[in-house]
Amino acid sequence: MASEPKVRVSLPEGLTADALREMYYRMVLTRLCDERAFALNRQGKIPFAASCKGHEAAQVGTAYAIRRGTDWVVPYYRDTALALALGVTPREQMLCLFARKADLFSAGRQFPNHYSVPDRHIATISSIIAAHITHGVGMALAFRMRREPVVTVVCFGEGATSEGEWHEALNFAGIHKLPVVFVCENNEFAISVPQRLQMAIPNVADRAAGYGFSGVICDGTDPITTYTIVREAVERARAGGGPTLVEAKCYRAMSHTTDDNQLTYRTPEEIEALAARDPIPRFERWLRERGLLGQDDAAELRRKAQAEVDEATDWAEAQPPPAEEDLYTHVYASGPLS
Ligand SMILES: Cc1ncc(C[n+]2csc(CCOP(=O)(O)OP(=O)(O)O)c2C)c(N)n1
Repeated sequence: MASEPKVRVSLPEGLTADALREMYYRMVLTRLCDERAFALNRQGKIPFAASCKGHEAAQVGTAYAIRRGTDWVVPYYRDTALALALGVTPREQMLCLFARKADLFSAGRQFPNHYSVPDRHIATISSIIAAHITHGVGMALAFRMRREPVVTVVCFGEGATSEGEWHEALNFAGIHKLPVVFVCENNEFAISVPQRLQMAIPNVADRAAGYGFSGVICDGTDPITTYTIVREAVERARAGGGPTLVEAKCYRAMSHTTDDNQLTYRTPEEIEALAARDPIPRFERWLRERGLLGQDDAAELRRKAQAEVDEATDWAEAQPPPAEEDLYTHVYASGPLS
């Protein structure tokens, strides 16, 4: 840090000044990883990427709301900031983007961002939308049966809430008052389908009432609001109060993935206007106003994050691809025909 800022305010419960700066750093690091991923795809170096630009605050707020090393998260493919905030490194992220042999999540088998990091309590997911919601609820049931004070946080987009599996999972969790928190990152689109063509209600949170627990709406472009609301829900679940559905309202700045072109269903003006909701400058202002970030700190943190992403990219690109004999690694437990 170039200058030691003077803290002038009381901090949100459970967060130190260092943790708040670390949250900011993770948001910037994710943004730079995302930008690099899209550039690598356009250079023909990686096959596919999904960006979480516009979701960083919702995801980092959620990551800091859980008890690390105790609680589990079941993320979805857009949760890069969540994963990086929970300890996935830029090197690990780049290994999966380049589909290298050393890719921690699937040895280069899966789509990128299909995390699997048991030592950081991040469960793997399938590409089938909403399939992981039932898995997360099953995990919560297991923790309950083992009498372990563990909460499971399951994340998804608003489009996932149209799937039957989503409703089955929430219904079961409500009946059994399971220790699970559902975080809907509502970015207003499911690929090209806007929310108004996906459901006849304005708020996903309203669906929770049908399952007998609360739904809470929060500003998902504000990491502190998201943190506060998810933390409250997590601790209520741990204390036996059952599930909560948190709807973090955010936005998707980029196309659905590198395979999509949002200009076929959004105007350039609509896309440009999203910049006003960018969570990063907003959180930077919040930290500055409270004396938590000094004059030159933001630029210095950005330089540090850029160096980390550059190093991770070069390193991962130089790693070997999966070998032929690895064809079935992580596919079958003991060979396809045994
Ligand atoms: C069961 C199923 N149907 C369709 C798809 C194709 N698909 C992939 S992502 C996606 C949109 C999901 O939107 P949402 O849940 O809102 O998440 P977002 O991508 O907007 O973050 C769809 C329809 C799929 N993977 N699985």
